[in-house]
Amino acid sequence: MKSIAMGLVVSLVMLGGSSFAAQKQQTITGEVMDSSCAKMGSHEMMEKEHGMSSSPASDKACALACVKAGAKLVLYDASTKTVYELDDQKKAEQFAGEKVKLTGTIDKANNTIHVAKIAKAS
Ligand SMILES: [Cu+2]
Repeated sequence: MKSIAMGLVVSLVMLGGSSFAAQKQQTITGEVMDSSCAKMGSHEMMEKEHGMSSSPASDKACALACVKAGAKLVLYDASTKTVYELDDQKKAEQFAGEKVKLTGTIDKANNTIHVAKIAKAS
């Protein structure tokens, strides 16, 4: 009985500690884009440069081609025209050029999202 009570105290302390440290997570809907296209708000210009037709189907290929050329994957929120940098490029890569719901914590100091989860937006 005593050990159960002790375990409860320990887990309560740990719970309190982690919620204190954790930032509030947010979910943002936007498009995973490369940083060079996000600056212009569209893939149109770069698709021309890559010799691709300008279509939604080309967006993924464009984003990946831009990343190969040195750009970074970002989240572009078209409704607010905000570009967020992403700390997890690997996770973002699977969703390049797609509309997503991204959950994570935003570091306002450098507009970077610490990615927790990315899911395809319907
Ligand atoms: Cu691009």
